[in-house]
Amino acid sequence: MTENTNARFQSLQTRWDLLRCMIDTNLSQYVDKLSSDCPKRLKDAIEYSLLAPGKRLRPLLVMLAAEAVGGNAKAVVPAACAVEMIHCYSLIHDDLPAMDDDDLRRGLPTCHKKFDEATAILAGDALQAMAFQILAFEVRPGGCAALACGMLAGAAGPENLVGGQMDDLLAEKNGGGAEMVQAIHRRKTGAMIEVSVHLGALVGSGSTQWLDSVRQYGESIGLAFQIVDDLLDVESSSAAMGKRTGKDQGKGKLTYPGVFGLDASRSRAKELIDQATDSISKLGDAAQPLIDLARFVLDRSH
Ligand code: GRG
Repeated sequence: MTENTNARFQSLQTRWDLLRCMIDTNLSQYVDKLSSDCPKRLKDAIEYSLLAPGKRLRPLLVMLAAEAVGGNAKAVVPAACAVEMIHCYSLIHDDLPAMDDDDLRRGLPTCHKKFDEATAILAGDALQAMAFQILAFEVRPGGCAALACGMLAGAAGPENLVGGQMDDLLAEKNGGGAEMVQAIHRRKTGAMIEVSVHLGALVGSGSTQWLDSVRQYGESIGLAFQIVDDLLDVESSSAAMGKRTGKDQGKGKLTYPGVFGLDASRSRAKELIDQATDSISKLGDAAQPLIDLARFVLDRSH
């Protein structure tokens, strides 16, 4: 790593820490604001999972994309929180015994282990509704809010996150090849990453001028993120990842390294990160943090 790249990584890390604090404060306020009609046990479960120490990658993408198109990161905090809520719901449900049956998430017992299955299902359901309520009430103008709700629903819905998860579970039994693994990764993981930058650019600028470049960036890093996740499952430890590793092969999961091998997977991830950088470079200096973040996606260790 050159001195220059090192300095840029440091500066991204500092910015990330700052924005993560802002996001966590806001997430916490959304939970605090729930009235006494929300049962305490449900509120506790929502708070437990939502404020657990995740990377907040998707909210960061929303905020950096807003800045890349000349907008203000603070103005998109509600949209960034909405995306994190959907992500968090998907993790809670993914960890349930009926799905991946995991005990550890973000270094802590999973929601259903800490509370119980019914509470975990309801906490996920609640987070999903809260996300759309925030977008509908806090994004302005109203037309932009409607578009944002539609975009997030599309990414979280049956053709993306939920559909990708369904095929991921089916592939454990039925197997699949190159086309299927890419289709699963694009929908299960990529769509939420893509919509994060897409929402940041839309809500941050109120215009559609840069949407396509930003969307292409999101699409490329979204697939790269999941390929690296597959590689980390093979190569990293539970302690570093804060979740169980080495589980994909045992469960018969359809993974990128499983289909293409480790070396080809690493090369493909690098190629996608280069593509992401190309898509966003035309936005100039304001897009540098997104370029640095793309490198982080490739080099991350957790
Ligand atoms: C249950 C509808 C539904 C979908 C579940 C999110 C998901 C789909 C499955 C999670 C399992 C998994 C390993 C997904 C691949 C990559 C991924 C989304 C990892 C978790 O995201 P990070 O690393 O997590 O950003 P943190 O905890 O840092 O937010």
